[in-house]
Amino acid sequence: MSINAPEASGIEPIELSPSLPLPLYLQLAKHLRNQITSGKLAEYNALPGERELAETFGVSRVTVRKALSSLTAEGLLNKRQGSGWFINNSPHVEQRLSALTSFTEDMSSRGLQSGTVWLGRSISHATPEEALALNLRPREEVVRLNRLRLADTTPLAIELSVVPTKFLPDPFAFDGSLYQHLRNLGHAPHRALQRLSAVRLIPDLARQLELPEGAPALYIERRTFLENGTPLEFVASHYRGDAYDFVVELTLT
Ligand code: 16G
Repeated sequence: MSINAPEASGIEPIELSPSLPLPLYLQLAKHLRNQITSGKLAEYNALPGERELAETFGVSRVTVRKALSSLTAEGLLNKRQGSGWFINNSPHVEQRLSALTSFTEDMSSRGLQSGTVWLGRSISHATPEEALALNLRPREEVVRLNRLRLADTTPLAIELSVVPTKFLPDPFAFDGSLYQHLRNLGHAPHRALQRLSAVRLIPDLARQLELPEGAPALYIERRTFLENGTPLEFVASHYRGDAYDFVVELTLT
């Protein structure tokens, strides 16, 4: 990839003040965050060098590095050894937690093309945990679908979906949307229970999501039910922490 960075002077200058209660590196991080999230640097894929930034803002390189590291932890930048700091332009997706939608629908409602890389699909016996989640007899047959989900060409999530074979007899009968396929088979997903937690990616998952090892991610378990309350799907997924916002509406009861 070619490096396309603005001159440091192209980044709006501000005066950082040591007399403010906010440490200098956080003042700088705040300013750069505004510049990135307001789209002012949208035409660039990289930031100017650390030395240039230090000169422009009249601070030390240590302060610049601390500011850039904190923006990296927020997912706004990536650091590449030897090449500098890159602006993270991967798609950022907001998903309402109150609506039951599929990945394909989530992407198309944002004008993104959903893509799937199959990591595995098979039929086997449910594990005790899956049998419990899906209300199955021990060792009843399930389909296991392991998919890397893409928004356009960017990997966003890895999903391992488990569906009883009584609802999905053939794991090779579809390639696109699982939910659309289940609807076509007369087993429409109707309701879901979801649990989210923050995790760090283990090396295998990080490699598949093209992120550094230990990068933050959301681990999501979903149980989806048919209209009559029968469990249809048990999914364990890892979503990139830097690309997904889950939004919840709260009302006064
Ligand atoms: C979403 C669901 C997942 C479901 C998939 C179906 C979450 C956390 N997960 O990704 O449970 O299997 O949609 O998508 O929202 P598809 O119909 O595009 O295959």
